[in-house]
Amino acid sequence: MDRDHHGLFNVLIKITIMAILGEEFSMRLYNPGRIPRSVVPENQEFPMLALSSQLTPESLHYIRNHFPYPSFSPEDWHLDIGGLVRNPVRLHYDDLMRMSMVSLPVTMECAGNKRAFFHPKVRGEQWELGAVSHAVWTGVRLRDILSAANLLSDANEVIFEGMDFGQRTDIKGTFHYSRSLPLAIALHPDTLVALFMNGKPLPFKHGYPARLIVPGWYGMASVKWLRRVLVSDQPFEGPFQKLDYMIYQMNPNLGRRPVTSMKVNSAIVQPTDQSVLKKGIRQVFGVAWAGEHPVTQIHISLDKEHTWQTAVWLDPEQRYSWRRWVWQWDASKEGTYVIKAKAADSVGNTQPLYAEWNVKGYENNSIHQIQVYVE
Ligand SMILES: Nc1nc2c(c(=O)[nH]1)N[C@H]1C(S)=C(S)[C@@H](COP(=O)(O)O)O[C@H]1N2
Ligand SMILES: [Mo]
Repeated sequence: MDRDHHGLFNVLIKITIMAILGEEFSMRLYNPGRIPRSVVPENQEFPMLALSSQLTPESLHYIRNHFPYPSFSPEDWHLDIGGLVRNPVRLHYDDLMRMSMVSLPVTMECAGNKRAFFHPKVRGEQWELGAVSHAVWTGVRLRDILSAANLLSDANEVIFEGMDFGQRTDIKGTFHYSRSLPLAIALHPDTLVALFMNGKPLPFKHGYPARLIVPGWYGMASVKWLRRVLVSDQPFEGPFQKLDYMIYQMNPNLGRRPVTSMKVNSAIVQPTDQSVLKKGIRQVFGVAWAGEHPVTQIHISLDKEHTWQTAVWLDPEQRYSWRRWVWQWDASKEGTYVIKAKAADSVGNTQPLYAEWNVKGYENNSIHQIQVYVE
């Protein structure tokens, strides 16, 4: 699309969204805030109902923490790269700022998003629809930092340590929030040490001075408040690697697997569940996203998945980016309707009617459904 068309397209999108959301949702009159799930550590959802722009404003991006915020003096901060490297490196903020940077729009989703919708209920933060948001992250490619440190040939995992720490309920000890990545993901050109969010220095709550961004992976991989990078030849055994972010079946003999890339998923934003609508042409509005592949299809069913209608995208196809969609519904007959939305990515992964239940309640990408009444 050329520039002019793009501008026109944006205006059309704006008009469509304003029409869908109604005047009370225009930013002038509606002043949304995050939805709190816990205070210490702070956990808050993006208010999905306030979705208007594709980009999530910093003030609404979901927040997920395992521990109280770390305290440190930013002037003393530095990032150490050690372990199986020929040349251990210490980088100060200014060193990172001088390196070449890239910007990537990334939809980040917590692995526990939609946990509240599992049956039977699962312990943990009761995230509904909003532990997912979309921001532009700018930073240094992790592989540039690793190549400056010169990896030894037996390197096969990279461990990232955050500055926040605390205790757990299941095992004794004090732990930092630490996670590892397989070497191939660490060296992927899209894996960033981010210094900026939506064009401004990282907000403290999102990991200032520097955080990892692993596009396409659930949020647990994107370690905030980075202070150490350790290259290793051993599988990392930290509790946020080996105990959490594992899919455990009800039957422990069935084994376990780690949580990695995001599954294709979607949400119906408007109308909301149990709405009463007036007969006529109605807009169903929502958003869909995926992990390592772009989300390419969004379908709506009103008849228990017998037939599917295609919704219209409001945002272009782009890897790592969620896309708003709208479906025009001729709601001319009174009645009770169940509306379901199902997305698919470019390689044909799609959403199940019921995602696989698991002990820790991760990866719930069940088809989202709402019930509405037309009168
Ligand atoms: N240091 C640190 N990094 C962390 C976490 C944390 O608790 N501590 N939580 C992780 C999880 S589970 C998610 S979903 C994302 C959330 O990032 P956000 O708070 O910027 O939205 O951060 C990840 N990085
Ligand atoms: Mo998360």
